[in-house]
Amino acid sequence: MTAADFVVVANRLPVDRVEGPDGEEIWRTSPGGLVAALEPMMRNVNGAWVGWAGQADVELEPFEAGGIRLIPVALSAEEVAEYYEGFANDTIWPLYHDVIAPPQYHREWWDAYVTVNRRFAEAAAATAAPEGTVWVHDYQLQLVPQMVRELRPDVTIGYFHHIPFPAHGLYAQLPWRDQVLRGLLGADVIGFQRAQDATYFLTAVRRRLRYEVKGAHVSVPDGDGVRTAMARAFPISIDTTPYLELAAREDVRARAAEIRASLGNPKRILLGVDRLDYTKGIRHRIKAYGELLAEGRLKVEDVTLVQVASPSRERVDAYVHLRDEIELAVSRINGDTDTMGHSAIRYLHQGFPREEMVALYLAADVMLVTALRDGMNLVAKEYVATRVDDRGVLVLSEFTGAADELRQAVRVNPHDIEGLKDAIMTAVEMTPTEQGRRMRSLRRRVLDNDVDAWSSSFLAALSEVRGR
Ligand code: GDG
Repeated sequence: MTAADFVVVANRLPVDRVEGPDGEEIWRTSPGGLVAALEPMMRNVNGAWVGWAGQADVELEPFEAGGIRLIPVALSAEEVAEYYEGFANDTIWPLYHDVIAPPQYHREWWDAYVTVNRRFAEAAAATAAPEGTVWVHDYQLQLVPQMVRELRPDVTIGYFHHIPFPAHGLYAQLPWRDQVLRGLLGADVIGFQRAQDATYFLTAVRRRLRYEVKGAHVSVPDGDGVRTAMARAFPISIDTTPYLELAAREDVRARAAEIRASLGNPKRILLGVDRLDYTKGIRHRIKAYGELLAEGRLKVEDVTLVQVASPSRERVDAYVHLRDEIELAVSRINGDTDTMGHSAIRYLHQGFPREEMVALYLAADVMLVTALRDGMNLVAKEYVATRVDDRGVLVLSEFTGAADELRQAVRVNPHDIEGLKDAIMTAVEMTPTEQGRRMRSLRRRVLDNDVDAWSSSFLAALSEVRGR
């Protein structure tokens, strides 16, 4: 097998196993933002992607899909339970999202995390060409940078963290806090979504490891010497092209009109699109909306909230409970307020094709992003990119990475239910002129800072640090 000059390492390979036209199983490239961001570069530079194919207990040889060379890492069912559902999604995820749900600390989960991270690192080290580049992604693989460095000191290593990094007072809970910091510091560049995340990380490095930190640079002991690692923000974005194309398509626009009509052409459609996750503030949003209806500030004949909650992590307990809570709240509000012809909330626990998502964005007068904590929140950027008509209002939580950039959104603290209710009313009542003024500014920001700009700036920083 030929070595690759550019190796992406992520928990998942960018493919799904689906049924082909003749009933046979085939691999289909999954439409995630990360693939879109990296695909052109991977093709040009002799790239490879190391990751898990999504099925437990399946050993696969390297293969190609959609023009990308894929290197599968196998996981046993027990490893999926302990490394992925356990340590990644029930320890790190809640801890790094400010303990919105209680993190579970189990030593056997940590052991599985170390074992699986080593397997990913070994696959990356075996794939990278001499002096090549390895770009590691996200919280499932925080130990991989240092493990790759030990195996392959010749390669340049980048790491990008897609979720928040917590303040030191919270981070300090992690029983393996020093090991994780050392794992991340194996990278030459450690990228975060917000400046705040990078600051928290650097504080943890100074306080826990006592390494010297100057601005964004950390002096990391390396053998007998010292090397420099850099940690700073590289806010991720979306590939705007498909959103602009879909938003301009006649059939998609007709579908948006059809959605409005099928909801009874209410005066205002409000929309939420989230993975069904406790970080997304879906309960807070529904509570605020329910109170506005109960108080008569909104009337069920005039408004509908469409809530897409795509299924997520259904084997983790916290997610099972969350789903029950949300579905109870939705059915109570609908039961109390619906008429024969109008429903307060149209709740969809389903995933949809991207065409349908864009039609929904175009149909929605108000987009509600009320996350309690969110690394970035790409839904906010997708909504803005799609509004080629300069209409619509984005209500955006201060606790998302997107809030640093999208200053012309209606900003909210989702914990403040009265404030959230007022923000929803501001959005519902906003004049078309004011909508246009804000949306033009939001769109400029997203269109000028798309995902290409993100990956280029990360890779430029990587060559700069390596060249020092
Ligand atoms: C993590 C961080 C950070 C959702 N439902 C459907 C669907 N989606 C798509 C959205 C969007 C993506 O999934 C979700 O991205 P978000 O950024 O909103 O949130 P996370 O999944 O939590 O992502 C986050 C991100 O990583 C990137 O770094 O921004 O903070 O938590 O693209 O459109 N897409 C389709 N059907 C659905 O039903 N097609």
